[in-house]
Amino acid sequence: MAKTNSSDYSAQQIQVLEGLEPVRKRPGMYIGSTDSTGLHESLREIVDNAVDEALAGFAKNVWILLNKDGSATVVDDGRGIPVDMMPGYNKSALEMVMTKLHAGGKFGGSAYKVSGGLHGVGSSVVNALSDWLWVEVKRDGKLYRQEYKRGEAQTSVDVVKDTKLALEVERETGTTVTFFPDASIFTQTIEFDFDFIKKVLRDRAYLVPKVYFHFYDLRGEEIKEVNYYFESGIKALIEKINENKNPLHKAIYMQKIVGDVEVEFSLQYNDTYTESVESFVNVIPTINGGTHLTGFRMALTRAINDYGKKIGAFKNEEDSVIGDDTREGLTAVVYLKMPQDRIQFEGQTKGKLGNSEIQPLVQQATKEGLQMYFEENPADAKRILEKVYLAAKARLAAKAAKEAVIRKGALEGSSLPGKLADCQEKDPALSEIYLVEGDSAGGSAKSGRDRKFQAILPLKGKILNTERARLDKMIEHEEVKALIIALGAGIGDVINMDKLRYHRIIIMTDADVDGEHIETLILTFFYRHLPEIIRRGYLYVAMPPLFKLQKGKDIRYVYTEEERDIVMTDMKKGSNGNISVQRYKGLGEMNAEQLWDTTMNPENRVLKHVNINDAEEADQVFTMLMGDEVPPRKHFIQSNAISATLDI
Ligand code: 2B7
Repeated sequence: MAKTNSSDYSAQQIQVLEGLEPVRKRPGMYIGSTDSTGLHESLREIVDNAVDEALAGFAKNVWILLNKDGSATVVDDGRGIPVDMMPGYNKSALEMVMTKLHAGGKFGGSAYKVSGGLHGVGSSVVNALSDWLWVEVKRDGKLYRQEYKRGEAQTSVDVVKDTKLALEVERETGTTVTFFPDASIFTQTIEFDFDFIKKVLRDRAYLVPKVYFHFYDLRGEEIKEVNYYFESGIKALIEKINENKNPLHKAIYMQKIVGDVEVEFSLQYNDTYTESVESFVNVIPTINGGTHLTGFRMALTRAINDYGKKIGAFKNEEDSVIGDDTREGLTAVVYLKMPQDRIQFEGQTKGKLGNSEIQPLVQQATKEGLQMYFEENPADAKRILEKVYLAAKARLAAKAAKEAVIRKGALEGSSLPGKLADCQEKDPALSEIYLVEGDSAGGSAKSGRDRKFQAILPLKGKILNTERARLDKMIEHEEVKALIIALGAGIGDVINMDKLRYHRIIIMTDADVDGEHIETLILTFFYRHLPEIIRRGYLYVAMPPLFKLQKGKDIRYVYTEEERDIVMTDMKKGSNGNISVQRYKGLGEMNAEQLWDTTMNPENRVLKHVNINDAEEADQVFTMLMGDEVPPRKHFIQSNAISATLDI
């Protein structure tokens, strides 16, 4: 039998050879799950095979079709899976690929999910889990087709005249796979989700530049079509992430090949203080980083320090920056490509690269790349240096301020801030503290509270609000010092949660733009300086009502405009009479009794529990609010104010 050059991978590389029964018996082991995620994983698997053919340099296009009958099609314009006979097996390479499971534990079992694609062998898994599937191969000027049911061949590899493909695509060679998921396997759903797939394809397109992705949804009345193509891959991703920010320089992109490992990274600083760093190994996101990211970070710090010293900007030892300083405003992607079978993933969710040999490799590649970049682009390098140096100075200033606060706390011993109206209870688990915006609301809260277990600390919004200062500077404010001392747990490196005096910390601000702003500030403060309080679930936001509805003795408080309308209709149905509607513009408009009834009495009040994600979001909003660009800031405040009144 003729053996073409292009199929010389055959015998050694496909070390087959097991039937597909185990896949149907324990689908979850091979595809991760049999819910909607697993369903989409099977499509991703086929797409990744086409992507592999593109990465190998042969395919330029990948088409993905969601067909009217519920099946999905993937097409590539690569070489086409070889159809010649495999010596010793009496089967074509195509049939082997589609009906045999790659043996050897590496690809089977739970390792599968994290290996991110079976590297070609996933096709047979998808075949096994499909009610039906057909493959067409265009090769040597011929069109070949084979059909399967639940993984078993129903036809031989036939030369056919016409394609079954619903949409003609232009190409001389390539592979087409169409499959209909088996509903007895994917019991939750066999319906493909356009938006989800769109996102998956977008991410793939960023990581696999110069490949055209064409995605069609043929199921509805109107055909939906999305196309993705990125010339510069992860550099485009960086530019996308920084789209609405102020970058300090053009995005840096580097690629290095060391042996059989390829490192790519792209980075760009913007003028914010938040960090956005993503890392990938062979298109798999490593959400917990790993050795590639560690190598990158170390190299970044070193390259900046070296360059700073070299140009004489960092004169003495104290001038050098540490890793944390390089993070503020950093947007970066680290993308490692290495042989699939050497990858070691670690950690609970397998989101971390463990290969120790990778760290020095990435570190050196990054360091060399950055050094070269800094030499060639001194203006950009200077801007980066300034940004990082500022962060270092702020770190030192914050440390000094923290120490001052700690000293002050220690000096005053047990003396609590004068503005604090403390509670009688001494057990933190039973004690609450309300952080109240403004002195007048603070006054009402003080007289309305249950002093047995509720403490009140009024905070002047303005002080926090007016200064467009770095958060580190907040610590120097009397208000914030008072807060830290009232809480009792300290700040910075010396936090002692055993000393925390309240296990319920409740932020109470007006339901208007200013209130929202102050809430954001306080949340951000906790997020950056006392995150443990959030992690332990001690932080809350009080939800004062927006309206008071009254008809005679019937008084009700509602929290949104919708609720107002519903409750009013309800009240009308009762007896006749006028309903008075009072809108609370601020906490100050409520008297002590009303404040207790609506917002402080544990029996009636509505508290929003703050989790770390809320706080992180607040941190991002804060960054935006403090940013220099006025228009987006204004827009954000307005749009957020709307959602604030609706959000309970
Ligand atoms: C590792 C194995 C199983 N394969 C090939 C060649 C090309 C090729 C494929 C593919 C998904 C949907 C359209 C190699 C890879 C099998 O061996 S799989 N293209 N595309 C694909 O699955 N797309 C190949 C060497 C020479 N000629 C062709």
